[in-house]
Amino acid sequence: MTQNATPPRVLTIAGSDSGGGAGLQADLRTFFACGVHGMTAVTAVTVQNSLGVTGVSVIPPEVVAAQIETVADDIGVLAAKTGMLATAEIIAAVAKACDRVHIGRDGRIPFVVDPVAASMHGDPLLRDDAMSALRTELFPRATLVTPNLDEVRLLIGHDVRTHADAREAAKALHALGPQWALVKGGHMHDDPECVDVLYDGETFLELPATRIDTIHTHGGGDTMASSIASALARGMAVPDAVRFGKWFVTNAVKHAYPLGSGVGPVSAFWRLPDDGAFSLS
Ligand code: PXL
Repeated sequence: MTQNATPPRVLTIAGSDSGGGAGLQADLRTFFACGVHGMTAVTAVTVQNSLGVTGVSVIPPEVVAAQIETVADDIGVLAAKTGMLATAEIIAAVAKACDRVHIGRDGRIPFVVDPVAASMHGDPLLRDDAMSALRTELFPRATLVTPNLDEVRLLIGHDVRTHADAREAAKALHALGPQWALVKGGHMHDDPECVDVLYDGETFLELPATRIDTIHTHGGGDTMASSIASALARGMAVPDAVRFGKWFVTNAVKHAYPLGSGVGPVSAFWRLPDDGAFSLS
């Protein structure tokens, strides 16, 4: 009997995007392109296309927790990440479930917390009262937090305009308890280098990448956090995993494609051969 090796297994705790651009759909594509087995704890179903979100149906917190526990108990989780968490009740259930299955800094399974608050169209993906739950319940459990500049403002009130501001913000985020804080510079539109700042309480690492001129960046944050989680599941240290994630998402933005009449997604397809996919040999 053929017996293949089991690949590293990564869990995303995230919402569904019916348009397939962002959310758990982007996470699963990224996991596939990174050669890891992806698993999902679905938190919410969004009704969405390239023009925006027109509805959200939230999954009961105990169902979110049960998805986390059931895959961890049987399949095993080598790294986990969060995306859209929707409500404070879901965040509390995720924190408890992660503790039970040893996901998070004390349990030692790497845990990337991407504090998703809104879609790029500005549609809310997290209730207003849930931001403080994210700060107090998930940040102290995180191996790494990955806010963009809008999320930094919502989390700690810092208005980041310069690289020095980004370093200050990384310090303030790190003080909330994660092992590492990554302030993503993609939204600093006058910075041609999109510098991300990584901080572990001692050392700053600045990661530049040439800005790509496109409006199609839907799912970019999800793709970055998922590629980082994949690298962590493969045993990389956090700075190398973040370098990998930056490289992965930069290529995904380069290959972003138009979809519908609004904003298109970044593309994990850049890692696949683009010819011969349908040949039988
Ligand atoms: O890209 C952030 C994000 C995460 N999760 C879901 C989303 C979006 C953005 O639209 O829809 C479900």
